Amino acid sequence: MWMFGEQAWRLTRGKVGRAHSTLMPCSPIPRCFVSDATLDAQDLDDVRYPLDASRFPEGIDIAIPDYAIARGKGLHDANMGRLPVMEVEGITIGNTAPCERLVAKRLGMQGKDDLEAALIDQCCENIADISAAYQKEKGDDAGAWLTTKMPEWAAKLEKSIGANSGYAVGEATTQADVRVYNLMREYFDAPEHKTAFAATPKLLAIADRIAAIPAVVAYLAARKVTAI
Ligand SMILES: N[C@@H](CCC(=O)N[C@@H](CS)C(=O)NCC(=O)O)C(=O)O
Repeated sequence: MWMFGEQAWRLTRGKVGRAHSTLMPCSPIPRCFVSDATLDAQDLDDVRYPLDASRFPEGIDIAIPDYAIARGKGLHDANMGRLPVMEVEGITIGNTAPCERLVAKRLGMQGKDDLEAALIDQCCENIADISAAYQKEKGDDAGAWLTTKMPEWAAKLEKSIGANSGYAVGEATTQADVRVYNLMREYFDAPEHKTAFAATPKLLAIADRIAAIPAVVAYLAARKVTAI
């Protein structure tokens, strides 16, 4: 399993290196990405840089000094000096999406063929666009955006998965289902956010199913504390 940042991934085989992230969640970033296998942390080196949010006004290097040191050593070059990066079999991969895709592929969570893989990508990109719209448009009143705009996005997202039900794509759990879960239960995680998805039963069912996977429950119970 690799964990990096907010993510937990169960690999079917192989030892992997380490993942460097921070206690600060990236956006958008799945906080939980697991198969329904038993969690096993032996292949994981989950590196998180301690963060002092109160020192952000002094700059990121002051708020997260270990990140500044690692970046100075070139550890974050693959993500253009940013977080997160993931080392796999001696190769460093930067940027969240390709890391997710690689792990999903190795876990068999990228669909049964290239068409399903494209639909999974479609769902993930649609969700990324929703999170980006939220960050761009919310201004000082996130609550208003969630009440007015989020239900519209949720309805469109539900429509985008077409006739599928139970799974966002195909007939098995994929990266897309985890992304749906993440959007609804981790990204928008306050109780009042639930109303934004009140009229999207298919999305709700997907999120509920992922949340009930024993490995997800175990991971969330043991997850490292997030600073902000
Ligand atoms: N699309 C990139 C975004 C990377 C990014 O902006 N990371 C932020 C944290 S979420 C970061 O490293 N900020 C600190 C910096 O740029 O020095 C990804 O998903 O990896």
